[in-house]
Amino acid sequence: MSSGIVEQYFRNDRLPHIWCPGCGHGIIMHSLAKAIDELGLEKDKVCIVSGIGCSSRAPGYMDFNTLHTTHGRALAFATGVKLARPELEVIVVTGDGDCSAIGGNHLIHSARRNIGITTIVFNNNIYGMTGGQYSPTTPTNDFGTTAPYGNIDKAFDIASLAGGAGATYTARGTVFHANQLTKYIKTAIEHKGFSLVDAISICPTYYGRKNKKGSVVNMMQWLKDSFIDIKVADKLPEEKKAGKHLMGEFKKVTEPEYTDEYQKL
Ligand SMILES: Cc1ncc(C[n+]2csc(CCOP(=O)(O)OP(=O)(O)O)c2C)c(N)n1
Ligand code: SF4
Ligand SMILES: [Mg+2]
Repeated sequence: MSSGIVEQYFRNDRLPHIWCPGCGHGIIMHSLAKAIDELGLEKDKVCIVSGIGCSSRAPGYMDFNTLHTTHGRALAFATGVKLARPELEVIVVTGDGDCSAIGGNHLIHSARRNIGITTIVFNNNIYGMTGGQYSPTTPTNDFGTTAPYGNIDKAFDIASLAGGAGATYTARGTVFHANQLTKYIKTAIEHKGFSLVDAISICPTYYGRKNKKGSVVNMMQWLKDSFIDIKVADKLPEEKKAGKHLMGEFKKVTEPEYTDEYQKL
Protein backbone atom coordinates (compact mmCIF):
# COMPACT_ATOMS: atom_id res chain seq x y z
CA MET A 1 0.00 0.00 0.00
CA SER A 2 2.77 2.42 0.85
CA SER A 3 3.70 4.52 -2.15
CA GLY A 4 5.58 7.58 -0.98
CA ILE A 5 3.48 10.65 -1.64
CA VAL A 6 0.14 9.31 -0.50
CA GLU A 7 1.44 7.54 2.62
CA GLN A 8 0.78 10.68 4.65
CA TYR A 9 -2.96 10.22 4.05
CA PHE A 10 -3.14 6.84 5.77
CA ARG A 11 -3.37 5.77 9.39
CA ASN A 12 -0.43 3.48 9.06
CA ASP A 13 -0.96 2.08 12.56
CA ARG A 14 -4.28 0.66 11.25
CA LEU A 15 -2.59 -1.29 8.45
CA PRO A 16 -2.45 -3.99 7.18
CA HIS A 17 -6.00 -3.72 5.88
CA ILE A 18 -8.57 -6.53 5.97
CA TRP A 19 -8.95 -6.91 2.21
CA CYS A 20 -8.21 -10.25 0.51
CA PRO A 21 -5.15 -10.53 -1.75
CA GLY A 22 -6.11 -9.19 -5.19
CA CYS A 23 -9.17 -7.25 -3.99
CA GLY A 24 -9.65 -4.14 -6.12
CA HIS A 25 -10.76 -1.90 -3.27
CA GLY A 26 -7.22 -0.83 -2.31
CA ILE A 27 -6.67 0.59 -5.79
CA ILE A 28 -9.73 2.81 -5.45
CA MET A 29 -8.64 3.95 -1.98
CA HIS A 30 -5.22 4.79 -3.44
CA SER A 31 -6.86 6.71 -6.31
CA LEU A 32 -8.88 8.70 -3.80
CA ALA A 33 -5.76 9.57 -1.76
CA LYS A 34 -3.95 10.56 -4.96
CA ALA A 35 -6.86 12.75 -6.09
CA ILE A 36 -6.91 14.52 -2.71
CA ASP A 37 -3.14 14.99 -2.89
CA GLU A 38 -3.24 16.39 -6.42
CA LEU A 39 -6.00 18.81 -5.40
CA GLY A 40 -3.85 19.94 -2.46
CA LEU A 41 -6.73 19.63 0.02
CA GLU A 42 -5.99 20.17 3.69
CA LYS A 43 -6.63 17.01 5.68
CA ASP A 44 -8.88 18.76 8.13
CA LYS A 45 -11.07 20.14 5.34
CA VAL A 46 -11.99 16.65 4.15
CA CYS A 47 -14.60 14.37 5.70
CA ILE A 48 -14.91 10.80 4.42
CA VAL A 49 -18.08 8.91 5.31
CA SER A 50 -18.86 5.25 4.70
CA GLY A 51 -21.57 2.69 5.37
CA ILE A 52 -20.78 -0.99 6.01
CA GLY A 53 -19.03 -3.46 3.71
CA CYS A 54 -15.50 -4.37 2.65
CA SER A 55 -15.45 -1.09 0.68
CA SER A 56 -16.76 0.87 3.62
CA ARG A 57 -13.71 -0.10 5.67
CA ALA A 58 -11.58 2.31 3.60
CA PRO A 59 -12.16 5.47 5.71
CA GLY A 60 -10.88 3.61 8.78
CA TYR A 61 -7.47 3.54 7.10
CA MET A 62 -7.54 7.13 5.87
CA ASP A 63 -6.20 9.99 7.99
CA PHE A 64 -8.97 12.57 7.57
CA ASN A 65 -12.16 13.34 9.48
CA THR A 66 -13.90 10.00 9.00
CA LEU A 67 -17.21 8.37 9.88
CA HIS A 68 -17.92 4.66 9.58
CA THR A 69 -21.70 4.60 9.89
CA THR A 70 -24.50 2.03 9.35
CA HIS A 71 -25.24 -0.10 6.30
CA GLY A 72 -26.81 1.98 3.53
CA ARG A 73 -26.92 5.22 5.48
CA ALA A 74 -23.61 6.88 4.62
CA LEU A 75 -25.34 9.51 2.49
CA ALA A 76 -27.78 10.37 5.27
CA PHE A 77 -24.89 10.96 7.71
CA ALA A 78 -22.95 12.83 5.02
CA THR A 79 -25.94 15.09 4.35
CA GLY A 80 -25.95 16.08 8.02
CA VAL A 81 -22.22 16.82 7.94
CA LYS A 82 -22.49 18.86 4.73
CA LEU A 83 -25.43 20.93 6.01
CA ALA A 84 -23.62 21.66 9.29
CA ARG A 85 -20.21 22.32 7.68
CA PRO A 86 -20.76 23.20 4.00
CA GLU A 87 -17.14 24.30 3.62
CA LEU A 88 -15.91 20.69 4.05
CA GLU A 89 -15.25 18.36 1.12
CA VAL A 90 -17.60 15.55 2.06
CA ILE A 91 -16.78 12.29 0.32
CA VAL A 92 -18.87 9.12 0.63
CA VAL A 93 -17.18 5.76 0.17
CA THR A 94 -19.74 3.03 -0.42
CA GLY A 95 -20.30 -0.40 -1.98
CA ASP A 96 -22.74 -1.41 -4.70
CA GLY A 97 -24.88 -3.09 -2.05
CA ASP A 98 -24.51 -0.27 0.45
CA CYS A 99 -25.53 2.45 -1.99
CA SER A 100 -27.92 0.81 -4.42
CA ALA A 101 -29.72 -1.87 -2.34
CA ILE A 102 -30.34 -0.85 1.29
CA GLY A 103 -29.11 2.70 0.56
CA GLY A 104 -30.84 3.19 -2.79
CA ASN A 105 -33.35 5.62 -1.40
CA HIS A 106 -30.66 7.87 0.08
CA LEU A 107 -28.76 7.74 -3.20
CA ILE A 108 -31.62 8.96 -5.39
CA HIS A 109 -32.66 11.71 -2.98
CA SER A 110 -29.11 12.98 -2.46
CA ALA A 111 -28.79 13.14 -6.23
CA ARG A 112 -32.18 14.85 -6.57
CA ARG A 113 -31.13 17.54 -4.10
CA ASN A 114 -27.82 18.08 -5.86
CA ILE A 115 -26.12 18.36 -2.47
CA GLY A 116 -22.37 18.95 -2.71
CA ILE A 117 -21.23 15.47 -1.76
CA THR A 118 -18.91 13.24 -3.81
CA THR A 119 -19.88 9.57 -3.81
CA ILE A 120 -17.37 6.90 -4.82
CA VAL A 121 -19.01 3.54 -5.40
CA PHE A 122 -16.62 0.60 -4.97
CA ASN A 123 -18.65 -1.53 -7.38
CA ASN A 124 -17.60 -5.20 -7.30
CA ASN A 125 -21.00 -6.53 -8.43
CA ILE A 126 -21.56 -8.47 -5.21
CA TYR A 127 -21.88 -8.26 -1.42
CA GLY A 128 -18.28 -9.06 -0.54
CA MET A 129 -18.28 -8.66 3.22
CA THR A 130 -21.19 -10.97 3.93
CA GLY A 131 -20.17 -13.86 1.68
CA GLY A 132 -21.07 -13.24 -1.95
CA GLN A 133 -24.81 -12.54 -2.06
CA TYR A 134 -25.93 -11.01 -5.36
CA SER A 135 -26.41 -7.24 -5.42
CA PRO A 136 -28.33 -4.78 -7.62
CA THR A 137 -25.28 -4.59 -9.90
CA THR A 138 -24.76 -8.34 -10.34
CA PRO A 139 -25.23 -8.95 -14.07
CA THR A 140 -28.22 -11.06 -15.18
CA ASN A 141 -27.39 -14.80 -15.28
CA ASP A 142 -24.34 -14.39 -13.02
CA PHE A 143 -24.05 -16.37 -9.80
CA GLY A 144 -23.95 -15.45 -6.14
CA THR A 145 -24.49 -17.25 -2.83
CA THR A 146 -28.15 -16.21 -3.03
CA ALA A 147 -28.37 -16.87 -6.78
CA PRO A 148 -27.09 -20.48 -7.06
CA TYR A 149 -29.06 -21.03 -10.29
CA GLY A 150 -28.18 -17.64 -11.79
CA ASN A 151 -29.50 -14.13 -11.18
CA ILE A 152 -32.72 -13.32 -13.04
CA ASP A 153 -32.75 -9.61 -12.03
CA LYS A 154 -31.57 -6.86 -14.34
CA ALA A 155 -28.59 -4.88 -13.04
CA PHE A 156 -28.59 -1.20 -12.17
CA ASP A 157 -26.24 1.10 -14.05
CA ILE A 158 -25.40 3.22 -10.99
CA ALA A 159 -24.00 6.18 -12.96
CA SER A 160 -27.21 6.38 -15.07
CA LEU A 161 -29.36 5.90 -12.00
CA ALA A 162 -27.65 8.81 -10.21
CA GLY A 163 -27.66 10.99 -13.33
CA GLY A 164 -31.35 10.30 -13.92
CA ALA A 165 -32.13 11.18 -10.32
CA GLY A 166 -30.38 14.55 -10.60
CA ALA A 167 -26.65 14.10 -9.92
CA THR A 168 -24.80 16.82 -11.82
CA TYR A 169 -21.52 14.92 -12.35
CA THR A 170 -21.30 11.20 -13.11
CA ALA A 171 -18.42 9.09 -14.34
CA ARG A 172 -17.24 5.48 -14.42
CA GLY A 173 -13.72 4.13 -14.12
CA THR A 174 -12.19 0.77 -13.26
CA VAL A 175 -9.37 -0.48 -11.05
CA PHE A 176 -7.47 -1.48 -14.18
CA HIS A 177 -7.67 2.10 -15.56
CA ALA A 178 -6.41 3.60 -12.28
CA ASN A 179 -5.04 6.88 -13.68
CA GLN A 180 -8.33 7.74 -15.36
CA LEU A 181 -10.13 6.75 -12.17
CA THR A 182 -8.03 9.26 -10.20
CA LYS A 183 -8.87 11.92 -12.78
CA TYR A 184 -12.62 11.29 -12.45
CA ILE A 185 -12.43 11.32 -8.66
CA LYS A 186 -10.54 14.63 -8.81
CA THR A 187 -13.13 16.18 -11.10
CA ALA A 188 -15.93 14.81 -8.93
CA ILE A 189 -14.44 16.40 -5.79
CA GLU A 190 -13.95 19.73 -7.55
CA HIS A 191 -17.49 19.66 -8.91
CA LYS A 192 -20.09 21.78 -7.11
CA GLY A 193 -23.16 19.64 -6.57
CA PHE A 194 -23.80 15.92 -6.22
CA SER A 195 -21.11 13.93 -8.02
CA LEU A 196 -20.76 10.17 -8.35
CA VAL A 197 -17.96 7.98 -9.61
CA ASP A 198 -18.91 4.37 -10.32
CA ALA A 199 -15.54 2.70 -9.65
CA ILE A 200 -15.61 -0.85 -10.99
CA SER A 201 -13.69 -3.07 -8.57
CA ILE A 202 -12.93 -6.78 -8.44
CA CYS A 203 -13.82 -9.30 -5.73
CA PRO A 204 -11.78 -12.38 -6.62
CA THR A 205 -12.89 -14.17 -3.45
CA TYR A 206 -16.64 -14.22 -4.08
CA TYR A 207 -17.66 -12.75 -7.42
CA GLY A 208 -14.60 -14.19 -9.13
CA ARG A 209 -14.92 -17.70 -7.68
CA LYS A 210 -18.71 -17.95 -8.03
CA ASN A 211 -18.50 -16.89 -11.66
CA LYS A 212 -15.34 -18.79 -12.63
CA LYS A 213 -13.52 -15.61 -13.59
CA GLY A 214 -10.11 -17.16 -13.02
CA SER A 215 -7.20 -15.43 -11.35
CA VAL A 216 -6.91 -11.80 -10.33
CA VAL A 217 -4.84 -11.27 -13.48
CA ASN A 218 -7.70 -12.72 -15.57
CA MET A 219 -10.16 -10.40 -13.87
CA MET A 220 -7.94 -7.38 -14.53
CA GLN A 221 -7.53 -8.48 -18.14
CA TRP A 222 -11.31 -8.64 -18.41
CA LEU A 223 -11.58 -5.02 -17.22
CA LYS A 224 -8.93 -4.02 -19.72
CA ASP A 225 -10.65 -5.76 -22.63
CA SER A 226 -14.27 -5.00 -21.93
CA PHE A 227 -14.39 -1.35 -20.83
CA ILE A 228 -14.15 1.35 -23.48
CA ASP A 229 -14.19 5.10 -23.09
CA ILE A 230 -17.47 6.68 -24.11
CA LYS A 231 -15.61 9.09 -26.42
CA VAL A 232 -14.01 6.17 -28.26
CA ALA A 233 -17.29 4.23 -28.29
CA ASP A 234 -19.09 7.15 -29.97
CA LYS A 235 -16.87 6.66 -33.02
CA LEU A 236 -17.14 2.87 -33.21
CA PRO A 237 -19.64 0.93 -35.34
CA GLU A 238 -22.33 -0.93 -33.36
CA GLU A 239 -20.79 -4.39 -33.93
CA LYS A 240 -17.52 -3.31 -32.27
CA LYS A 241 -19.41 -2.15 -29.18
CA ALA A 242 -21.26 -5.42 -28.62
CA GLY A 243 -20.51 -6.83 -25.16
CA LYS A 244 -18.47 -3.78 -24.14
CA HIS A 245 -19.09 -1.59 -21.12
CA LEU A 246 -18.74 2.17 -21.09
CA MET A 247 -16.45 4.18 -18.88
CA GLY A 248 -15.67 7.89 -18.87
CA GLU A 249 -17.58 11.04 -17.96
CA PHE A 250 -21.30 10.78 -18.63
CA LYS A 251 -22.84 13.94 -17.17
CA LYS A 252 -21.40 17.30 -16.20
CA VAL A 253 -23.85 20.16 -15.74
CA THR A 254 -24.18 23.18 -13.46
CA GLU A 255 -27.26 23.48 -11.27
CA PRO A 256 -27.99 25.14 -7.89
CA GLU A 257 -26.33 23.29 -5.04
CA TYR A 258 -28.42 22.31 -2.02
CA THR A 259 -26.43 23.81 0.87
CA ASP A 260 -26.18 27.15 -1.01
CA GLU A 261 -29.95 27.16 -1.46
CA TYR A 262 -30.41 26.23 2.19
CA GLN A 263 -28.18 29.12 3.32
CA LYS A 264 -30.29 31.54 1.27
CA LEU A 265 -33.33 30.61 3.33
C1 LIG B 1 -28.94 -3.14 8.46
C2 LIG B 1 -27.92 -4.13 7.97
N1 LIG B 1 -28.29 -5.07 7.09
C3 LIG B 1 -27.39 -5.96 6.64
C4 LIG B 1 -26.09 -5.91 7.09
C5 LIG B 1 -25.12 -6.94 6.60
N2 LIG B 1 -24.22 -6.41 5.58
C6 LIG B 1 -23.02 -5.90 5.92
S1 LIG B 1 -22.12 -5.42 4.60
C7 LIG B 1 -23.35 -5.95 3.54
C8 LIG B 1 -23.20 -5.88 2.04
C9 LIG B 1 -21.94 -5.25 1.59
O1 LIG B 1 -21.90 -5.21 0.17
P1 LIG B 1 -21.35 -3.95 -0.58
O2 LIG B 1 -21.97 -2.71 -0.08
O3 LIG B 1 -21.47 -4.21 -2.03
O4 LIG B 1 -19.83 -3.88 -0.12
P2 LIG B 1 -18.60 -4.88 -0.42
O5 LIG B 1 -18.45 -5.71 0.81
O6 LIG B 1 -18.95 -5.69 -1.62
O7 LIG B 1 -17.47 -3.96 -0.66
C10 LIG B 1 -24.43 -6.46 4.23
C11 LIG B 1 -25.65 -7.01 3.61
C12 LIG B 1 -25.74 -4.89 8.00
N3 LIG B 1 -24.49 -4.75 8.43
N4 LIG B 1 -26.67 -4.02 8.43
S1 SF4 C 1 -14.48 -10.48 0.07
FE1 SF4 C 1 -14.21 -9.55 -1.97
S2 SF4 C 1 -14.63 -7.35 -1.66
FE2 SF4 C 1 -14.24 -8.27 0.37
S3 SF4 C 1 -12.05 -7.97 0.73
FE3 SF4 C 1 -12.29 -10.02 -0.17
S4 SF4 C 1 -12.00 -9.68 -2.39
FE4 SF4 C 1 -12.41 -7.67 -1.46
MG1 LIG D 1 -20.00 -4.94 -3.30
